[in-house]
Amino acid sequence: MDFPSELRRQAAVVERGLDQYLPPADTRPARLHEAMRYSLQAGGKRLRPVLVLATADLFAAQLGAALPAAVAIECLHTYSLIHDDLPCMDNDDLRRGQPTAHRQFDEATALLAGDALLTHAFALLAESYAAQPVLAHALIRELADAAGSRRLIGGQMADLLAEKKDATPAELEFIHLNKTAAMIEAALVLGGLVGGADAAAIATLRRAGHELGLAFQIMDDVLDATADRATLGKTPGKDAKAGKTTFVKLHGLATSRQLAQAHSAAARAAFHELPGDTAFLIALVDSLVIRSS
Ligand code: GRG
Repeated sequence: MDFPSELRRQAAVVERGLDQYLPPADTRPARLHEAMRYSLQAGGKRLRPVLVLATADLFAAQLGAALPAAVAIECLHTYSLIHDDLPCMDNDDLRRGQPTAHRQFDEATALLAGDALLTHAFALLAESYAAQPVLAHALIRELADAAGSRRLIGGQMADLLAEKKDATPAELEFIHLNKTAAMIEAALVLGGLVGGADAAAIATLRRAGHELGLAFQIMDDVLDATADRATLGKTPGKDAKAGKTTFVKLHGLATSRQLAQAHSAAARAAFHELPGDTAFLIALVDSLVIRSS
């Protein structure tokens, strides 16, 4: 398998899906729909939707069946980035190498574009899987749990609260498991659900997502401390400047890299337990570790 070209192929499928499943930019009110498309189509690695597609492939899902779920999770992820960048949160000017939504438009438009992307994610799942109500219910439940107050939003809240004090390793793990790993876990589970994975395989996908999520976040902290603005497409070193606790602050660069390796090895081991050809998913895990070394 040629990993870079397979990744490009899957990402291109996602780009077409985003265009296909989002309301056209001239939908009234055009400013809102332009802002939704602006943030969504600004780039991004498309990690979560590619994980949905690749996981569904493992279980031989019907061609195209996983695309609405892949688009839904990217809409949800993009909403979280737009809101995270707002002045009341991280107050950032740059995202995905472009001005953030509130800089390009204005704060109220950015807030509403985020709200609309969040809502659209669930509308898309409800509509696209309406002919399979049990599947539609499972997908909506999964994404709602991952994005809700106990996980993504809870992780973000804990992150904001931790700005005012030094987080303990346990608090940092709570933040990262929920702010980062929840959506990566959900991506794998959505793919498994579309592919008809059984309960044991779904549990394995959750474990893989947990490990991959932690590995991904540790590498994000390493990159934040070591990479430049052009490479990151966002402002580097912000967490350290804000006095936030990061893996790098708690453990140093070398140990953080080792921790990332250990979690990615655990993710790889979980993928090995799954049926089908897991070579692409395993290469994806490896590529995420390499991006920080
Ligand atoms: C506002 C509810 C709410 C949540 C915000 C996404 C998020 C939570 C905060 C952004 C800051 C951050 C470091 C989050 C951890 C997850 C993460 C590394 C997000 C960035 O994901 P990438 O690197 O981004 O996959 P692209 O742009 O490639 O999609």
